[in-house]
Amino acid sequence: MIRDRVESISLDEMRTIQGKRLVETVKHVYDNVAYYRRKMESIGLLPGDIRGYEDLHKLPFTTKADLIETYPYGMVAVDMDKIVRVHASSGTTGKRIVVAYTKEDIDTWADVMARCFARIGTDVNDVVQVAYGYGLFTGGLGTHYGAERLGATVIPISGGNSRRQVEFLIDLKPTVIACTPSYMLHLYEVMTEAGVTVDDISLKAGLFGAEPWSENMRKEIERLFNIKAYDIYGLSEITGPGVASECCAQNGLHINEDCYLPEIVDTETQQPLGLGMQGEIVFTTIKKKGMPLIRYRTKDITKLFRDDCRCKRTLVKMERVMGRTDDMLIIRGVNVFPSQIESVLLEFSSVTPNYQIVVDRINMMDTLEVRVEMNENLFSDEVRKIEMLERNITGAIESVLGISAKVKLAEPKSIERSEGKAVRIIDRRKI
Ligand code: DLL
Repeated sequence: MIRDRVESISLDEMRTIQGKRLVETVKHVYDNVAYYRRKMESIGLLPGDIRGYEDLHKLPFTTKADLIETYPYGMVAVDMDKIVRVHASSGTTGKRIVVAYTKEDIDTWADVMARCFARIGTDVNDVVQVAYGYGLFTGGLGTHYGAERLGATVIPISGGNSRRQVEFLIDLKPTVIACTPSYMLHLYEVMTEAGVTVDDISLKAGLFGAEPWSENMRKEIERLFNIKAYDIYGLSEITGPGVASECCAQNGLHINEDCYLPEIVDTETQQPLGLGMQGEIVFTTIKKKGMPLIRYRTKDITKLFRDDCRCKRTLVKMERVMGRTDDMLIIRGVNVFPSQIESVLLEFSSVTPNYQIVVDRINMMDTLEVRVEMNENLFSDEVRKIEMLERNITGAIESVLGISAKVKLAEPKSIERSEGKAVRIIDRRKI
């Protein structure tokens, strides 16, 4: 499979497919999920009122709170003997949620993930090192099934054990790696410590996601490893990785919109926004059977757009996700995402992409501190130089983002590394 036909059809044809699948999905949840039936009845909506794509906005939203309320199986739309797999969110930022898949759902997921790999040029000759965690997290198994479906060779190493990751990079010669962007940077440190250089490995591309990352971070990974770094997006509730991903153009992520119907809504008014407008991305799963979700509010901030893509795919695109509304900092009235701070930090060559943002409230005022590790060269330099750099970064954050922050340069390797999603924000206000 080089490209699935559905990825390059006309908009009219896509809308017909989406409309048909939407109608089927709405009927399926109305008939089989009491929670959805009640939700629809409470606003006087019957499945017959949804006749096609244009009726999407009539449907009620689904939120994480709904999934918590119906935990664990209240949203399951088939008999439990049809469910072959469950995954669960880590629950680190709140209550755990569970998602359930039928055999057909796992199949569709493998297909969309295979498309994502094909989009970056992966084929049967490639060896893919899957360094996302395997288990309840969808990253490992999701990418695994996709690479295997494509016919590539999979190394299911999972996350962590970085020394072994490096050993495999050298010995098993993977050509593609899949992990979080922050873990990729950590692997570079481990490689360097072990005296390994990029000439000793065979990577040519990476499929990075599961956390927000900036364009500057992409450049840094591409420079350090001499590879192409591609963005992949997804969330457990909708399926896992493979909801959207970049192609060779590296300009926006093509959404697999024949399976996941996207919309952008205003976070405040919940009104749908047009192409090119920034807001929260909302998905309706239109092919899932086990646990379909209607207008699921992701809390992820981005824009939708269409362009004449070099890869000839016509699938709608989303911009790289700026961050989650949960992680948005409001500093004296200015909204900022950690990824924007990351982008400014990476303009400075004497600091590393390892940073943490500490938010606190002192005398009723929110304070923002940005801790960023300096590189070894700067660390051994004079204090005066370090202080000057702190001032320069403070100035850049203020002029680019319009907020004042206290910048603290930290010693190399002093900020904790993560094997999966990096922890960027420490919010002391909640304690
Ligand atoms: O992170 C699925 C995944 C695995 C995606 C591997 C890509 C690669 P969850 O653990 O449910 O699922 O977390 C989903 O992570 O709502 C976003 O806030 C964030 N996220 C995922 N991919 C990206 C990305 C997986 N490429 C949540 N850029 C989502 C920015 C991302 N944020």
